[in-house]
Amino acid sequence: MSIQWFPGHMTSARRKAAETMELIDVVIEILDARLPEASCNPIITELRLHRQRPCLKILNKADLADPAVTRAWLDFYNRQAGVKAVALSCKSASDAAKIPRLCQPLAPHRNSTHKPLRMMIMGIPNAGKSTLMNMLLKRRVANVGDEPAVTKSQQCHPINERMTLTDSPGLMWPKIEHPVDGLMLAAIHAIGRNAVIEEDVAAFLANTLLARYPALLAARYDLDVEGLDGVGVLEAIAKKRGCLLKGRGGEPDLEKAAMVFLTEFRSGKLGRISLETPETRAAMLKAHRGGVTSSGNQPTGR
Ligand SMILES: Nc1nc2c(ncn2[C@@H]2O[C@H](COP(=O)(O)OP(=O)(O)O)[C@@H](O)[C@H]2O)c(=O)[nH]1
Ligand SMILES: [Mg+2]
Repeated sequence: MSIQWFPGHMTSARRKAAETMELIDVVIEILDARLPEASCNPIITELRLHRQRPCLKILNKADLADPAVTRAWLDFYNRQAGVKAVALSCKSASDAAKIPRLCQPLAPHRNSTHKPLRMMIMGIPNAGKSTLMNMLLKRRVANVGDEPAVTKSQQCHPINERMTLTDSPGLMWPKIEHPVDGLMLAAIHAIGRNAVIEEDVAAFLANTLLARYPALLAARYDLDVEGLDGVGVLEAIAKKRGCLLKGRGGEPDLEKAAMVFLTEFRSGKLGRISLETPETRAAMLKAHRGGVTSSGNQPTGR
């Protein structure tokens, strides 16, 4: 079953973002560096292209992503018209401080007290919007949370007399076209908990890591990954961590193991991992276009 998550408040958030788009000069779009394209909301792209607004794409949480893959993504985005891309960690004050300087050249005519540079932060839930907002304003204006959809309203704040910053709530889109995108988004916790089955997400993540980062998986859980599949990895984690179902003769508690695994991945305990690369993305899209999905097989995205 594919994952979909577009709670009611996001319909009004989309409408409000469309209105605000008219009144700003540059979109600061926060992506997750571990899955930049899967975390790139097509609604945000549509809204900004409709108003022809340039975009600073921030590959945030770069501290958690595979640096070589992040470099490939920066090349990918920096070739796009009207786009500047940068990889950083919004949790770092010095990284966040670079952002206004990177936005300015995207709208050079907006650089005075009469015509301040008006920026809007956009992105999917849990991408780091509030963290960045607080860093740039050097005070706590937005609640930071590791649960998606903490920010619900939209506010404009002056940074200095030549720049303003507007926050916006996390926005998803009504239909996630590729099932693998839904799984990747759930893996990084961009999707509300009630819309996902954690065990499926964890098995997907384990399969991805078996294919791309088997050594990190083996090292973290002291596993021999040879011959294991995703569910096999969860069973092994359950045994190693003592996640066993009570009164069932020591059967592994896969749900509990899934939570352990997802939590450790999300906090970077397994190491620096990227879930997609420009190549895996292109291959996934090609397979999708070639009708692999219509024959019943899901693209693996790897
Ligand atoms: N490792 C890491 N965590 C981050 C970074 N930026 C934000 N976070 C964490 O991601 C979670 C979501 O951040 P938040 O700013 O509330 O996201 P929002 O939903 O987009 O407003 C919080 O736990 C933050 O501490 C980053 O650059 N690196
Ligand atoms: Mg927020």
